Amino acid sequence: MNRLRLAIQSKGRLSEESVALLREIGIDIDEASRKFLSQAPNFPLELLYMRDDDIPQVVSGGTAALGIVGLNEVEERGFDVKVAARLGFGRCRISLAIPRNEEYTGPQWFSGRRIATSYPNILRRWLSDKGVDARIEVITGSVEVAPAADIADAIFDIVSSGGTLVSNGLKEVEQVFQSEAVLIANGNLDSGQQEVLDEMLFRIESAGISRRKKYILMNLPESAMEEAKRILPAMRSPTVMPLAAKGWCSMHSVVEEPVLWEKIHQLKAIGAEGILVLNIDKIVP
Ligand code: PRT
Ligand code: ZN
Repeated sequence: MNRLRLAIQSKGRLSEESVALLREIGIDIDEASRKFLSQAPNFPLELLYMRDDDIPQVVSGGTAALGIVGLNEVEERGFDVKVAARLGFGRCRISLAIPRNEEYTGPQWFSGRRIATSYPNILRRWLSDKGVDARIEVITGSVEVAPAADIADAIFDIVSSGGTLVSNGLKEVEQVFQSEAVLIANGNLDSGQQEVLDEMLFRIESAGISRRKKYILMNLPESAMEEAKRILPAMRSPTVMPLAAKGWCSMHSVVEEPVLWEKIHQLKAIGAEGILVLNIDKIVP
């Protein structure tokens, strides 16, 4: 297989989780030798560490075949790249926020006002979509202090917990763009490169599926088995094994994390005992 170059953020909010994801899908990364370029010893991948701002451009130009970056950067920079997978970490949104004591009257509030941001392109599209004529002040870094410093009347910036807005006396009034880390790819991979990407995507999908699921096992009166199968539909069907105690069996299945507690209560209600819930390392459908 061809060796592919993957650009990831060298220092910042996405770097730890980018490396953790690669490890989770079985690609070894030697952190000690984290430098500009490093080779994965057990997978045809070469890591290129850089600032996140530059990743869409190097992937679009082909210097790196792949990259891991926030969808916000992809959208803002506008370089031609393919989003190959959403990765589920680095979740945030880009929102409009105004001083807390202002009354928000809808998008027209921004008419004739100044908005500070590092994301002028995404903001310009939203304003034109809403038919609002506002002035965009492009600043990089510490956008949240712009209203207090009278550089702007409002800001358009990344929000995750909302804590930064609150501590700067601002309130979020429009959530414009939802973002998370994504795996991006150059649009012209050759078939050997595509094969490596496909193998990564296959592994990412298996890891993602397993993260959302738990392995559950319990003892069950045989009389409750049919009902239990209705509560826990497994990938094919649950595994059922007889127990030494007469009239009892052991049932194993896989359950989606968001409904785990609801299922546990239903199972207890039909007589399940000794319920164990385990993490799953990988699921290959
Ligand atoms: O040095 P380099 O250029 O590589 O890094 P950077 O400083 O440009 O980016 P970095 O590491 O801060 O963020 C990288 C990516 O993480 C972003 O492009 C987003 O996709 C994603 N991300 C997720 C975030 C946040 N959450 C986030 N909360 N990026 C920035 N923030 C900042 C935000 O700018 C604001 O200042 O955190 C503050 C708001 O956080 P809350 O929790 O107070 O709302
Ligand atoms: Zn950056």
